[in-house]
Amino acid sequence: MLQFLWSFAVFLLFLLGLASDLHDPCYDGDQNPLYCLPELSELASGRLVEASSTCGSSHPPGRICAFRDSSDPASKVCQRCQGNTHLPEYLTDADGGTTCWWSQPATNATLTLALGRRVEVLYVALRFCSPRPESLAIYKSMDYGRNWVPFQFFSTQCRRRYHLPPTNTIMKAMEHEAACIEAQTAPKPLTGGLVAFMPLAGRPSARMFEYSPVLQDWVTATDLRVSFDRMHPTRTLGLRRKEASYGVAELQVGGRCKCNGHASRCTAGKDGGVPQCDCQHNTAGPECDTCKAFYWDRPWQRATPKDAHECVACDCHLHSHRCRFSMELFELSGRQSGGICLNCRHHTAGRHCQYCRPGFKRDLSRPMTSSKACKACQCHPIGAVGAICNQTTGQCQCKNGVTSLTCNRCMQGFQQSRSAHAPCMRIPEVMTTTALPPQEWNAGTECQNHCQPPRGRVHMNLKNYCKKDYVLRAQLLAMEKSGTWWQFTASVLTVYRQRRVPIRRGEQPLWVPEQDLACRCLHLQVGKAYLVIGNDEESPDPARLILDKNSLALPWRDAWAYKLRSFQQQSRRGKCRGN
Ligand SMILES: [Ca+2]
Repeated sequence: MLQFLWSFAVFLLFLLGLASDLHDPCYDGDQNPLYCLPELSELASGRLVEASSTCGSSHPPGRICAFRDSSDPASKVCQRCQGNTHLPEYLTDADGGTTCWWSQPATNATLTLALGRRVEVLYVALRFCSPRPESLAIYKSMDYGRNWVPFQFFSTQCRRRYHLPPTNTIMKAMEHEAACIEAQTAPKPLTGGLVAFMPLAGRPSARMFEYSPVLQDWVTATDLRVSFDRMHPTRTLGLRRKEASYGVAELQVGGRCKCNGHASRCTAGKDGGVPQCDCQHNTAGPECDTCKAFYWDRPWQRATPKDAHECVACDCHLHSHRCRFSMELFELSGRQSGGICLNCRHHTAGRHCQYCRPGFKRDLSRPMTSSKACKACQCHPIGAVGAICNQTTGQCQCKNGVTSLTCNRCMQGFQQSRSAHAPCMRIPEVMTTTALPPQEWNAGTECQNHCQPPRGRVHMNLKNYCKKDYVLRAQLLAMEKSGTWWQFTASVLTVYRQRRVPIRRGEQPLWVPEQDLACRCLHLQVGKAYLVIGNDEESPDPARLILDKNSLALPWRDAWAYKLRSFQQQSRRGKCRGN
């Protein structure tokens, strides 16, 4: 029987090995996921078994007796246990039946085998060198030896030894419980007898094992223990009590790594130790019992022959590498999709990073998966209400009288005003009769009273310094027309007086009304550095740097630096408060 089991396992190994050479059985030829199992293997081989007692390990050494003929008690051969000749290593060695572990005579014994990980046990088999025990129990642990539960009892007296009736049929309600059987307990054969246990044999749901969580749990173990609880009466065996002990030639455990139908291989880990599932179907974990990161569009499930239940990647349009699962969304979607993308990049937003963030519009010339799918709205700071535009059209929300996609022009019949709240005012009826194009500044007539009266020389003393909201040195790097405004790129070099909304140093846009420049209220040249002095209350948008006819921009002179530093220090000491 043992030979048969082992041959069968080898045959299976051969078949599976052949199959895995062609392709991974976890996928079909078209790469569709399939239910798959690691190869069935003999899990005890080469592993150390812990024996509670071993003949020869104590003094004086005991005496063991074995039978040469499996049916003839007269063939008894006895010997004193010599040193290390009956060690538990012989239970799982390569020599099979020729080497035996023997317990100390006249005592019961246990054998404990740690399997190193959670496995599904398909059989446990023992081949005896001594007569088989009258009562034997197999226990399993699912938590690495902390708790033990009965797996199977063998006894000629089930009720008396284990308080269980002998089991003939296992009912469905009992299939997760140990049974007691009278088979495999006869003392004969006197040597070479077999005790084998198949946890699924005779259990009603075994045919539907893949769909039975109860049986999947039932066959799961991390450790096994065999307890030799009672010998047959020594008289019937022709032995003296002090000569009777348990002898076992082989302990075999057939099974496979528990990988939940998501791996066809279970191989030694990196350190060569505990075997690890080679998880497929985008699963991960020691038992392929969770989904890989980013494969959380639906919940993890054990594979079945009907459905591999592979983990599915979240759909984030290539804008995120992270997602989480939401059962609520999964249910709402009709159990289709429950992934929520996290940290959408490239200015995208949404569950699937499928639309643009506020302030950005969709560039329809590019696919949603492009890193440039979303472009900034570029709404005009004065002409638009806020910085948010329509996702698809890119239309900014314009103030009254303002038009264009970015709100940088006055509508027909409107002209630019000095107000930031109403940057375009309706042209009075009488004016519309003139032939003047509404958006062209006529320096001759428009500028007459436009600039403030020239101030003559600027006397920069502490009193004047304190009156200003901000004083800074900036270099102009570039200029660009933006509707009725000029947008300069300015590099702020030093801030001598800081305003309420702080101005940072470095490159930033600086806005100047077109008319203020056209009327020469300000003389500005790209490439030059200026001393810029301004007041907040005159600025239409205090968050921006705006220069207009009320501001001062003087070509920079190095001689001012020392004086301005000195004002700055005095202001810090509170000298401005008195002014
Ligand atoms: Ca052996």
